[in-house]
Formats: sequence, C-alpha cells, structure tokens
Amino acid sequence: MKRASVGLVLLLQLMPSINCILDRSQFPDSFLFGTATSSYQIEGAYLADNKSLSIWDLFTKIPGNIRDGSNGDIAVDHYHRYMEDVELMHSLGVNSYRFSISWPRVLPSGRFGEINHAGIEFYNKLINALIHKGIQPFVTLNHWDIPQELENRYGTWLNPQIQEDFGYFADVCFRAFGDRVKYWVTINEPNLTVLFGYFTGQYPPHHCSKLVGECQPGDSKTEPYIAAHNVILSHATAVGIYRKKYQVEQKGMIGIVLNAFWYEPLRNLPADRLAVQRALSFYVAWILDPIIYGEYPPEMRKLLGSSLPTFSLEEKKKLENKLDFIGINHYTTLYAKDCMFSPCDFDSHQWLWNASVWFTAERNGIPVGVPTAMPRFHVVPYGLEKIVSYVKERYNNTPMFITENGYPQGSNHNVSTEDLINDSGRVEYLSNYLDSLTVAMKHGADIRGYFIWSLLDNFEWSFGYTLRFGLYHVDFNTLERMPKLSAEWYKQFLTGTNALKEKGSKSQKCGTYVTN
Ligand code: GBH
Repeated sequence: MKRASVGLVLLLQLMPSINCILDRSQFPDSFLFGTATSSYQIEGAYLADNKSLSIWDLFTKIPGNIRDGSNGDIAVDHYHRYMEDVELMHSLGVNSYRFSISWPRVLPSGRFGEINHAGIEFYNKLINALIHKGIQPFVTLNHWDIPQELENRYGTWLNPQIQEDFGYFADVCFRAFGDRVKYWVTINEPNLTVLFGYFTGQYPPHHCSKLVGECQPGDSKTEPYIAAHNVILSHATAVGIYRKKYQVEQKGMIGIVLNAFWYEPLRNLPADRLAVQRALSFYVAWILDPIIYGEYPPEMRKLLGSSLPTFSLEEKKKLENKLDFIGINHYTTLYAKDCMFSPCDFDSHQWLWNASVWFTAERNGIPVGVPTAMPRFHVVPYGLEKIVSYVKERYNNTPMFITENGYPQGSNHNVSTEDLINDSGRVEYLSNYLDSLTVAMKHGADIRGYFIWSLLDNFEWSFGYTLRFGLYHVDFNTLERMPKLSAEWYKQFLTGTNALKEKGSKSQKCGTYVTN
C-alpha cells in the first residue's frame, strides 16, 4: 500500500512526458490485457522433478554465448514462486497471462519417452491459480526451449521428424490443459529463431556459414529456409490435431506468434521502398503466407530460387489447417536499404542479407527514435500502427493479438535499484505504443488483445541479466519482486482509476504523436 502511493505520486510527477491520455474504455470489454513471459526466461528449476535439458540449457553453458556468462538455471525461480507471481498479476488487474510450456519439463525425451507427470502437474496448478483469479491463460506451446535430445537425435528444425514430435507435444498439452486453455500459440517468433539459429548463429543450434561467423556447421543461405519449412509444417500439424480432436469440444483459438519489426526506407528512393517490402516479406510473410495462402511470398521464390523449399501436394493439404489468429511481437523500427542496386557492407547482424536488404537504426547519424539500452532498439510508436496495418491488409484482417510489446532497461552495478524502479521511460514507451494501437483499431484493425513483455525482469537470452523488461523489478540475488512505476501505471490504466486522466490538462489528445 505504502509502495503504491509512492508510485502514484511519482506517476503524477512524470505526467508531462506522456503525450497522450489513454483510457481502458477505448478498448472493447472483451479485449485481453495481459503480461507475457516464457518458461526458460523465468522458471529456473532446470533439473527439478525429472525435467530434461533444453537446447538453451546447453547453449548458455558455452562460454561466450551469453553476455554476462549467465543462464536460466534459476532465472527468477517462478517454478517455486508461481503463486506469488499470480498474485502480482491479480494486483495489476490483468485479465490474461501469456506464458509458455517447457517442452523438456513435460516430455523430457520428446516422443521417445514417457510423459513427465510432475511437469503436467506444475502447469495444472498454474492454470488453476490463474483461472481462480479471473485471468485467462494464453499459452505458447514452444518459446524456444526444445529438449536437447531432439537436437542430438535428428537436428530439430532441420529434420521433418520435428513435425511429428511437435504434433505429439501439442496433443499432450491440448489433452491435459485444453479444458481450461482457450488461447493457444504454436510457436513463438520462429522467424527470429531460425535466422538467429541458422543464419547468424547467435542462438542454438549455433549454425552459420563462414562468411557470417565462427559457427561450426551450417549454411546461412539454405538452412534458415529448411528450418522455417519444418516450423510451418509443425504449426500445421499441431493445428490439424487441435481442429480434429479438440477444438469442437474445447472451443478455443489457435495461432502463431511472429517477431515483427517495422521498416522505413533509408533513402527516399523507389529501391529502398521495395527493400521495405522485401524486408517484410522475408520475415513476416515468409511464415504467414504459407500458413494462410499455401505458398511462400512471390519475391522470396523469385530471389531464392532452389534454396527455398517447395510444398508437396500432401504438405499443401496440411497447410489448409491455417490459423485462427496472428500474434504480433513488436518492439521497434529500423531503416531498410536496398542492396540490389546499391553496395552494402556485410556484418554478422545483417540477417536480411539473403533478401538483399541492409538495415540500420540511423539515417545520417540520427537515430530513428529515442535510443534504449538495447542495440538497434529505439522508441518509434508509429511503427506499431504501421505493422498492424500491414498485417491487416495482407491477411484480410485476420484477428490479431499484440502478444509482446515492451521496453528494456540496462542493468549493471552503476545503476541503482531506485533508478530501475522509477522507469518513466517504460511508462512513456508503453503509453505511446498503446496510443498507436488505438489509431490502428480506429482504422478497423481487428485487435483482440495486448500483452506487455514482461511481467518480471528475467533472463534476456543473449543479454543474460543485463537487460530488464519487467513491470516488476527482481533482485537477482534475493529474487524479491517489487513493483516499478510502470506496474502502477498499468494498474491504474486497467482499473480506470487513472491518475493520468484526472491530471489531464497538460496532455495532448491521443493519436497526435508525429509520424514521419
Ligand atoms: C522477444 O524476442 C522474445 O519473444 C522474448 O522472449 C524476449 O525476451 C523479448 O522479445 C525481448 O527481447 O540481436 O543485437 O540486434 C526478441 C528477441 C533479441 C530481437 C534482441 C531483437 C535485438 C538485438 N530480440 N534483438 S540484436
């Protein structure tokens, strides 16, 4: 209580930095407002109760892979503290929670071994606790942690066998949890993981060509496309099982989540405008076109030729399962430059190289938005409206959820806890991005929900514990959770007791931020 009122006072002082007054009533009552997390990033308990190792458990132990040499062995120990975390969400007033299921916790050896009942039990307890508090579980089947055994046996995404394994895992989860879970995501951001896993090599299984880096095996020109092909067909397999065996009775929705940057042309040139289109095709439409239209985007087929797999008749039949919604994880905007007619310098981050697109976050030395603690991550609120409009137009306004949006703070011993708690930059980011979302909705976009990444500070992949995305601060030594200003802001927005509204005189009307 004491903390909350301190938050309120701070929030009022911070008012001038927010451009716009938002109100819960601008969104439908049925709209899902939540927070998001993923199993490897929060659970810890990496060997508890028969869990096996995931590809991330191994990858993080290899020196050099994670900036601070850390890993998710303990993470924020959500596995043991989930009740407390459900309480935090309840106090925020969210009506939904997006989390993921650890595949190696539920099926330690994939389809080659037994179901781990302790794993099923953990998620049952979590789901029941959420529902008891009126919080809808929004469940991702795979947020990157795959049993290492499947990598050892056949190379996960590079092998069609993964389709069978993923289908089996999905079936086990639908059967165990589908009576209570009405929102399913098959796979989180596969477009990013196959490029980071098989093009740049910065994520497991650490494949890339010599040109790109020092990965042992790999072929950055072909493997990302083989991996994505198996991702798309694994999604289709899981949806097929849901449609056939569960959906009629369980009455849920199933979709996929893509990572989605927005791009602006670097130069005012037709070639760079085409580069923007290619950047979107080679990243977002790459996965969504086959699922929704049964084919890869035309410009991908043209440019990649035989490096791009084709769908057999049998596979096309599988793709007819499609999806019920599109999940969009959106954080930031980049500039795209054409490399077909202009020379471009390769560096190991240029993951759109095969698309002949080069990206940068600066134009003539000026960043695309206010910088954050993460490289290439700037605050560009209009990007959310634009990416939503792109997806809406291309896919005939298929229902969409913003499954992640959030803001990173840098964390090292020079930064005090107090500074981390007073996260006015995050409040400003979130209000302006939400405002941008209301503009897209006014233009007719069928958006059904919005999830903030993240509930808690957690293990941020390659950045380890050096970046914090949480609405709640976590002391990584004691694991104590503490609300940040942004938690207070979200709570007030959700309950409509908006301090912002009452002090509204200084603010502009929503939708008045500047686009370029
Ligand atoms: C999402 O991934 C994930 O779903 C979530 O698990 C993650 O915690 C969240 O976003 C926040 O990052 O590679 O140097 O150019 C996005 C993964 C990693 C993509 C960092 C952009 C930019 C830094 N992001 N990356 S760099």
